[in-house]
Order: sequence, then structure tokens, then C-alpha cells
Amino acid sequence: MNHDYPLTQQQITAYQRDGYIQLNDVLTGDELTSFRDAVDAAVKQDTVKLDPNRKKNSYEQIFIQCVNLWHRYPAVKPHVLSAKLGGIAARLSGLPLRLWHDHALFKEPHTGAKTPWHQDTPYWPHEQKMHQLTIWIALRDATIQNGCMSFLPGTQKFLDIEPVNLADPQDLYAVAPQTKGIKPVTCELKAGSVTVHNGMTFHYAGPNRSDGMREAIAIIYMPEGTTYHKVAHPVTDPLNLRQGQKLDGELFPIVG
Ligand SMILES: O=C(O)CCC(=O)C(=O)O
Repeated sequence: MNHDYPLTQQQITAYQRDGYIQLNDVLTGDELTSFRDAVDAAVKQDTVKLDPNRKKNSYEQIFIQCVNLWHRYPAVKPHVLSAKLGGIAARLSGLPLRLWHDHALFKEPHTGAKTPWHQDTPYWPHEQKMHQLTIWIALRDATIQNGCMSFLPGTQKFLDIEPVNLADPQDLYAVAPQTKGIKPVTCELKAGSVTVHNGMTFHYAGPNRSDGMREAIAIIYMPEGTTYHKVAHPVTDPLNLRQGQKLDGELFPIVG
């Protein structure tokens, strides 16, 4: 396990208690700029054919989302498979992990809508739901103005809530009345800093009201041994998996 980034026992305990944590200056210098340049080039290439004046559906209004860049862009791959990032995720969760997938999440200037409050794991085709986690990396500064992330501490324990439809979100308190009274924590990040959240922790990002793109990439990890639950998902649909099959092999490498 890679211990490049120092984590204290207090931080690990805070992550496990709150279901999220902010870690500053995880990527700096060349490590940050080469990751950002690689992701920028990949997103540009992935979206080159999109008409900028197209009518966007409600989901597309939230962000440009490009999934599993590491499969298609050799310059992105070493960053997504980074032992430093995988090591952070493994130490916070206390478990051996595999990569689930990456996705670049670029909120467009002025038009990028809010990302509604939601949990992630209910969307995923996994039989086990409790210990997935995401490292959300600010490739440029993420601020309240351009749509940084907010979290509802402790909500990773709310396990049986219906998935929120991001394109047509219900009121948070209607879907999850248990969250009433929990104060959101908003995490502004300098480029290269990250938040890490458990896939069950409720989170939100505001709209982008700035003149620049909000550039982030999220890398998602799942415990080694996670098995397939047959529901539609773009990452697993092409793979023809059996219910209960272990998600492993080269598409889901061990990373921490
Ligand atoms: O980047 C965003 O706006 C939301 C990200 C998110 O929901 C996630 O990484 O799970």
C-alpha cells in the first residue's frame, strides 16, 4: 500500500464517522498539471462532435460527464490508477479496493446546473452497498461560485432510501426525512485538493455561476470481492455479467 500522502488516525476516524473528508494538496506541481492536461485533452476529444448549441436534457444540463477515460486515454490511465490515490482510499475505508470507474465531471460556465442531493451507491450494479468511496479531485479551484461539493455528515448510515432521479429530483426531505436537521458542510477546494465520500453519503454541488469551467474528475473504488447485481449501468451493460459474479479482472484492477 502506498503511503505517499500522510493521513492521521484522526482523519481516518473522521471519515468513518462522517462519511466524507476533505484532504488538501493531494496533487501538486507536475502531478496536478499533467493529470489536468490529460483529462482536459480527453474530455475535449470525447466531446468534439457535440454541437455546443444542442438542446440539453436535464441530466446534460448538470455537467459534461465522460466515463472511464482511463480505458481510452493512455495519458489519463496512470493518474486514475495512481497508488497514491488508491492508498488514500484504502486507508480511509480500511479495506482492499478495486477501481469501479472514473468519470470527468465538468460543469459548464453559467449553464451548469446544480447536482441535486443524492447518494451514489443505489445507482450502481453492486450487491454490497456500504463501503464504496469516491475521491473527487478538483482539477481547478472548486468554489461556492462554480459548484464545489457539499455533504450531509453521517448520512452514509441511511441505507434504504430510493435512488434520487438526478434529472428530475424529488425534494430531499420527501425522499429522506431522516436528513432533516443535519447541517450540510460545503468544501471549497484549491486545485489538487480532494474530497473523499462514502457512496452512501448524501452530497450536492451548486450550479456553476462563474465564467470558467468547473473541472473535476471523480475516481470511484469498491471493496475487493464486490459482486454484480443485475441492473442497467453503462459500465457493466456491455460485459454480459452473471448475477453474483465478482467484479474483478483488468477492467476493475486492484488499486489500494
Ligand atoms: O461533481 C458533481 O457535481 C457531483 C459529483 C458526484 O455526485 C459524485 O462524485 O458522486
